[in-house]
Amino acid sequence: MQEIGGIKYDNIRISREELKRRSFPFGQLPVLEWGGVQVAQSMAICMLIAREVGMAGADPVEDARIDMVVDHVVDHFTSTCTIFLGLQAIFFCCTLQA
Ligand SMILES: N[C@@H](CCC(=O)N[C@@H](CS)C(=O)NCC(=O)O)C(=O)O
Repeated sequence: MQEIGGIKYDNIRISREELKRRSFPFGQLPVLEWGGVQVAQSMAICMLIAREVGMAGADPVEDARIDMVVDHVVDHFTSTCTIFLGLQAIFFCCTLQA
């Protein structure tokens, strides 16, 4: 979204060990540092940037319709990950038994 909005940014990647050492909201990534404030949760980050670059809704109803689609996509992504991880676990168990 920063690319689309023409916002300059640094994409800083850290190790799992560094994640544990440092202090982030909810102890998770991604985190956007914006004006000295840490913002976590990817969809909250997207909505902040969308507002900053003029891609958010024109009014609260349009915002809600955007959130509606975003939440729907997140639901599908979450269930796909669950199925994929479940299949991996079944494969792992079958491999162990073979
Ligand atoms: N709901 C959060 C999920 C964030 C999340 O699951 N982050 C993972 C990396 S993709 C993480 O930081 N895991 C490390 C941990 O939980 O210890 C979001 O959308 O940003």
